[in-house]
Amino acid sequence: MNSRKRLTTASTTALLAAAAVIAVIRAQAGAAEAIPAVVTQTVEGMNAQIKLGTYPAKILQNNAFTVTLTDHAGLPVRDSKLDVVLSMPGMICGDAAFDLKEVAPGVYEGEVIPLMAGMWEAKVTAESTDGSTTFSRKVKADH
Ligand SMILES: [Cu+2]
Repeated sequence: MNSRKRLTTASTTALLAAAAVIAVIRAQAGAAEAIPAVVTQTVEGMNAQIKLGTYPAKILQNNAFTVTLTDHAGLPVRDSKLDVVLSMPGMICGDAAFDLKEVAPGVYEGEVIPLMAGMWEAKVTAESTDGSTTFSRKVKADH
């Protein structure tokens, strides 16, 4: 009776330990999947803050998409031509391309309409007289 009780306690402890390990693995997987609404990236000295107004973005709806460009000194990058292409890697669901308009010095705005739920890849190309720079971020879309 006594040894049986000890055995039960031991297996309960093992179960709890296993559950704790699974909880940690789940938390890590969740963190890897969680792409924030705002992503900041620096490419060739140019800094882009890429922000979704609604996040996760809503499918078949207009979602505000804002890019703030600054140079290596932190000053706004003005008069750039910004194009965005949204695609879903590994799928043939079609690309969505759109332009952004400069609404304030270095702040470019547009709207994106994801066609289906899932993880999209947004490529932002900034063109100026100096050449072009491409940034990219993941965009999660939901119903
Ligand atoms: Cu797709």
